Amino acid sequence: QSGKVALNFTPTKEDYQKVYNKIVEFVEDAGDYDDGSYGPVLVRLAWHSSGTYDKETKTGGSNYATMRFEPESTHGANAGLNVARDLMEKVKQEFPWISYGDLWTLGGVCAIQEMSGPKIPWRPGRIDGFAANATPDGRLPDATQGADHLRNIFYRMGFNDQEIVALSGAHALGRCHADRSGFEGPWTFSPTTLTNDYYKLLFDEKWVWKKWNGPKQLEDKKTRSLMMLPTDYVLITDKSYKKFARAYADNQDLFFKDFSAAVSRLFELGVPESQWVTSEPWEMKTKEEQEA
Ligand code: DDH
Repeated sequence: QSGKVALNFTPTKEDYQKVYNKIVEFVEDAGDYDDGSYGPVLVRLAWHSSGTYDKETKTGGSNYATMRFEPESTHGANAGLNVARDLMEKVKQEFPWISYGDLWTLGGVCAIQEMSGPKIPWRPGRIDGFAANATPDGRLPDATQGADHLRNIFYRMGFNDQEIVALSGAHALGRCHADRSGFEGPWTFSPTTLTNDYYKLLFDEKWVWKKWNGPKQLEDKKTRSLMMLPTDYVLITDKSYKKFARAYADNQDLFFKDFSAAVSRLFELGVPESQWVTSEPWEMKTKEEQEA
């Protein structure tokens, strides 16, 4: 009963839907936090827990949820993600049978879907690992760098140029925090709704270097309230990336389709095939669909 994990309990899709629904409650109950939603920081947690994958050594990825441990929890790239981990811990208290890797990636799926994004096919099967399973610092992208760095980082995970551009569209959501990354500000005017505005703004606004004491970032000349990281801006200066960025700026449905496929695969990185409880990933229902 209380606080104990029943070992003979095999959770069904409905049980995971209950976890999803609990995450929705916490995401929405954000008060004055940022733009009134924990959604974006949950997406970032799911991504950073998955994006450490290296296809050559088959290390890293979402399987073991090693960001629970030091030193990975204190890696510079993960600054501020304690907010998301603490929130997910509250969900874990109510559903102790779920693994952290499944919980964190389901949190990302839930946040994207509830912020008007596409369905992200997802399945459970990740297991809790140990600090020894953690990967060294430096596997996540460095925002101050350029097109080659992005390729090195994302090719290592097994993604191509099109997928790099599609995944980067997540920056339609959330914002940078000076006390976390050093950068400051949101990418779009609607940081809690997933749209293709990130690509549209990249093309439509004039981007100039921000004059400040912080790290090099761009701001839109017109309102000076939006930002782009150097790594965001290369999506329209690199010829190969630009082609895909243009296509996503022109067609939100295409962006949603490619984003869904790439994120679904991102969240599965590092999980051995034998661990999945189902061969076909599931589509979890949104809150709205369940109320209909
Ligand atoms: Fe990101 N990201 N990201 N990002 N990211 C930041 C915030 C958010 C880079 C750097 C930063 C992806 C790719 C890249 C989200 C999702 C995704 C911040 C600011 C930096 C810096 C952190 C802070 O100060 O709070 C770089 C560099 C890359 C890259 O080179 C491609 C991807 C692939 C995703 C994804 O989800 C698929 C989200 C969401 C946020 C907003 C978090 C928040 O709290 O708000």
